[in-house]
Amino acid sequence: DTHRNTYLAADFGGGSGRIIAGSLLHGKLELEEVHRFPNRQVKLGNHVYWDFPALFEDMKTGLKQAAQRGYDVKGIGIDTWGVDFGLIDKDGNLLGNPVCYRDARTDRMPTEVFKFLNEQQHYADTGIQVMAINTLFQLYSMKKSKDAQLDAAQRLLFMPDLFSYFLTGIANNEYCIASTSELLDARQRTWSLSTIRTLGLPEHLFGEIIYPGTIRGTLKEDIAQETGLGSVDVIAVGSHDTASAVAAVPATESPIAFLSSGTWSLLGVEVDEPILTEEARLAQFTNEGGVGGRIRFLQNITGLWILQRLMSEWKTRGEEQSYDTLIPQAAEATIASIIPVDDALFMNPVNMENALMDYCRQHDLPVPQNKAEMVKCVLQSLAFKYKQAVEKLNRCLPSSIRQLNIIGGGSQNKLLNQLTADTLGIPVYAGPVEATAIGNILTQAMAKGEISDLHELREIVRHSITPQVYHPKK
Ligand code: LFR
Repeated sequence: DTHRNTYLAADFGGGSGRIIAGSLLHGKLELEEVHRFPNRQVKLGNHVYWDFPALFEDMKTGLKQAAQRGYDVKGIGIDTWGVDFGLIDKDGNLLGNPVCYRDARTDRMPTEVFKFLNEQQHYADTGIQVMAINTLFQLYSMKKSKDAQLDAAQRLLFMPDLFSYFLTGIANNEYCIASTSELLDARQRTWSLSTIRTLGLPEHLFGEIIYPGTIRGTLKEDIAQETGLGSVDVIAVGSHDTASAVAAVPATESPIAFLSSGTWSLLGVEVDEPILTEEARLAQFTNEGGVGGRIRFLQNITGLWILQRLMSEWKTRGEEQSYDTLIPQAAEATIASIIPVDDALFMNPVNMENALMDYCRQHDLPVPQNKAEMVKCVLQSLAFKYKQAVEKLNRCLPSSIRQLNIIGGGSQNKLLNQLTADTLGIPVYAGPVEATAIGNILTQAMAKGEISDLHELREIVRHSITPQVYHPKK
């Protein structure tokens, strides 16, 4: 058996977490899912939280299983969804469970914050699309409500930083995830102290920024023993899931245009320097940090969330549907209605099906009569939103994008891929499904010198998977 370095990706999404093992063999990446576990939003009292202690335990279970399978583990990389964080006190303890970005505490916070910050100048500094979920607004809501945790906090750690901290004992902030906070200077790629000071946020919370491809720390003695992994490095990857996914786009065109499709749809291009123009701000585009010093110039769009919620409501009602039967039915269905997927109505309604029906009724749109029509309505509304986003994107670029690479779990949705190609009028390349894990693992291989740069990384992705092409039908 050839000796192979194995890297473990701990990938946390809104609905589930996974430990995936990956290794390179003759320039090809091989992946194995070691462990998968649910991630739940927990409503407790007045807030919605993530269950961090449970997630940490589940991660360790996966690490243990990887050790038991006998891999020669050379690194662990952690990626998660954006913007959320935990606060650490002077003794290194976690101050409360991280609050979920769908919590209502940030409602109206953008209005409050822009009493103190000039919106144009703020965009020119941070380059981030204003969304109430962003860390900046979460922190400001804590400040406004005189949250005791904020006073006691010594350090702010974004979710990947937090997992890494409890694995290694070392507290640092990875650049890509930190960029989702709306508190970084987009050009300098470090904290925007002027923003932090203007808002009166405690400066000591914001720590050393480290970049993908560097070592975060080494497993603590007790964790090394408990998992059986020994002293393994925890490696900084594009620790925002979207950053890892974009690193794994198997394309060569310039700029690379991507749609990272999952609970959210992140649509944009990869560029070398942030685009901080007034046009970009008004188009609601964001400049997030990428692997290899790149910038992800993208728009954050509500993605398959609406459909995921519908599916889970049907399951709860005992009317479980499988994507395999429902998507072909939806392909046959005709319904004219287009809903604004980004409307606050669909952010976290008590009941998604009612939210959808009510919206159609109240806006004199045909009301979907069955599940297939609901699904069709949601997917064509997404494709419509993508079209608007691409039009705005093209206006910010020297020339229009000519193809779109859809990556992530949502790239398995054949109907959405085809509707997207049809609506945009350009070819769509779908895959890899596992873009986030691939980007995570290959960035670790880069840190360990097995891969030289992002260019070679993408070459390996192209050797490892073949995207499916969808040509526009009309
Ligand atoms: C996708 C994602 C998006 C981010 C959203 C909320 O999983 O990371 O990029 O905007 O979750 O954090």
